[in-house]
Amino acid sequence: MKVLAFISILSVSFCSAANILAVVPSPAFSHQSTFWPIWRELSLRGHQVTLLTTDPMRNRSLTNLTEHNFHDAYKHSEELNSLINTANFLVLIQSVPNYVADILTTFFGSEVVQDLLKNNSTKKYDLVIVEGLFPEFLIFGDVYKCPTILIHSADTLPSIHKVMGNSMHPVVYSMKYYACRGTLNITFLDRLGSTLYYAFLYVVRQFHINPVRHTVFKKYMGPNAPTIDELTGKADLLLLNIHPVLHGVKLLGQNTITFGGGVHIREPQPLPKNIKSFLDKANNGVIYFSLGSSINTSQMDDVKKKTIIDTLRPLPYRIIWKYEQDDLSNIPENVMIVKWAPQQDILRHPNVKLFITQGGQQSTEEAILNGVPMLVLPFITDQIPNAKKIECEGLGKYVNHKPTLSKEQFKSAIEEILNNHSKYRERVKEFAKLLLDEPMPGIEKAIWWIEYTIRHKGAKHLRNPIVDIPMYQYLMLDIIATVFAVLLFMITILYLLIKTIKCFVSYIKQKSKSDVNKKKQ
Ligand SMILES: *[C@@H]1O[C@H](CO)[C@@H](O)[C@H](O)[C@H]1NC(C)=O
Ligand SMILES: *[C@@H]1O[C@H](CO)[C@@H](O)[C@H](O)[C@H]1NC(C)=O
Ligand SMILES: *[C@@H]1O[C@H](CO)[C@@H](O)[C@H](O)[C@H]1NC(C)=O
Ligand SMILES: *[C@@H]1O[C@H](CO)[C@@H](O)[C@H](O)[C@H]1NC(C)=O
Ligand SMILES: *[C@@H]1O[C@H](CO)[C@@H](O)[C@H](O)[C@H]1NC(C)=O
Ligand SMILES: *[C@@H]1O[C@H](CO)[C@@H](O)[C@H](O)[C@H]1NC(C)=O
Ligand SMILES: CC(=O)N[C@H]1CO[C@H](CO)[C@@H](O)[C@@H]1O
Repeated sequence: MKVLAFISILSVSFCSAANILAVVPSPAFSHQSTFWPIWRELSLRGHQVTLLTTDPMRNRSLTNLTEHNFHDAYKHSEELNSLINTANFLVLIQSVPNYVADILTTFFGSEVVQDLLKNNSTKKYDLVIVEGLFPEFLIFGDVYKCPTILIHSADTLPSIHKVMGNSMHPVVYSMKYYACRGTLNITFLDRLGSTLYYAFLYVVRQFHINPVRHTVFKKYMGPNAPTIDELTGKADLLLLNIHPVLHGVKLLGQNTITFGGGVHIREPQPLPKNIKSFLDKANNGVIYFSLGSSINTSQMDDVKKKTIIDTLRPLPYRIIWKYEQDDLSNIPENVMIVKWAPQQDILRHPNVKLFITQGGQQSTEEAILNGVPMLVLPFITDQIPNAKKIECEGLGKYVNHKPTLSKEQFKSAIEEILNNHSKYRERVKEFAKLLLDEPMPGIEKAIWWIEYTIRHKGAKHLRNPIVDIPMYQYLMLDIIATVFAVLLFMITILYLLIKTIKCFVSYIKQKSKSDVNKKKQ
């Protein structure tokens, strides 16, 4: 039996070694590290993987993986990062076009990319994989005449969902709320807000961001370079690191594959000695506090820092705080400051009772899979819907800290979770089971679909025909109009007919009356 099963797995999943080109331009650690297991696994399976990345793995034992380092691109995020903590959404949006243009220039201006663009007579690629935020690199699909896949470390942009043919309903798929336990309970104002937000994003993208990035693209690819939407429309598959239990159920076409649920989780590693002994000796438990890799807690303003220190000081728990600078004074005795934290291994420690987090996707998954409730202080993008989702599913609390962090709210959220700890932990564990109960682990699913695309030289047969249908046809406006017109016509005819018959009948009656009268006379 076992042998048979093995053979059938082999025959289904066999895929001869291919040359794969992968481009992940975002200078953001979490965007990059999410995909590491995928590049590793593909190369171990014998594929030759060429990766353009800002964070190479530098693992010499992966001999089939060639990494081109674009770490320089991080310098473009400095301005955006400095704004994240203070500026509002509108200010952030203003700096996005230049940010994207700078990253495109760094990549397209590099020798590696220029080489790859010209190398198509000597070199062959069987598949190109591109990070969803930069569809420009799908141009390699044209250059190497091979299938392409878009991949995203979280949910993708509405514009990409639209081009792939996925449902984009602004009420059901609000970017500010994920459905909670299968229901979406939002007010009229929420729905209006979500619809306006979609419209706003569309306008920003179409008139603010795309013209700038297309100018850069044309500079390198000539005046007839395809637009972003044209390139996106050529992608064979969209791979998303999301999971319906975590991000809400969505109506996705068959060319969109979700593989979320902790792909980036790695094998446990021993903790550094000082952290381990701090955790081991915490009899009352530990709070772990980190805002992830793209936000530094040291960036928060001094008032916020003081509120946090004052709140943490009297707590009977030990606290590990990831803080990147040396400028903190008056550090409470129960607090251990670390500049870098092996987060997954800390969260695995049984004494960790609470994770104070920005609510990024990777952090959220790590906490859930290790049974740790969360207190979320969200900053940007998906952190806010994640925070709301975590609260409504009973996995933790959401504390809004913009523009200021209320000490009372912060303190009572910590107490609420820690006083009812077993209840929260139980709920988190149930949730983890839902995330993990899948026909195959996310990483295997992603690899299976990548090799599927190689085996069949594309996946255009899964293309959702909905994208070819104009909006009026999709909404069936022409059909509804026709049916109404016919109905109206029939009703009018019927009305006229009845009226005529009535007239006729009354005429007859009148006539017979007058006839009778005439006879009487
Ligand atoms: C590299 O690929 C070859 C096949 O092309 C495979 O036999 C080998 O195991 C791979 N080696 C590593 C270290 O991934
Ligand atoms: C490098 O990759 C190999 C194969 O996956 C793995 O066993 C090893 O732990 C990795 N080394 C590091 C330093 O991550
Ligand atoms: C371009 O092709 C040549 C010859 O095959 C090869 O030596 C070089 O590494 C290639 N460049 C890139 C960026 O792949
Ligand atoms: C090489 O790429 C160019 C576009 O940059 C394309 O026009 C040409 O057909 C490609 N050649 C081959 C052999 O694929
Ligand atoms: C919907 O939300 C309102 C207020 O947020 C709450 O009172 C109500 O119980 C919720 N209904 C459901 C079905 O969850
Ligand atoms: C966070 O701090 C580290 C260490 O000081 C620094 O290298 C990094 O650039 C900072 N990141 C951000 C987003 O400011
Ligand atoms: C969610 C939950 O059960 N919260 C409870 C936590 O504990 C306090 C009292 O200790 C209750 O008032 C909350 O209802």
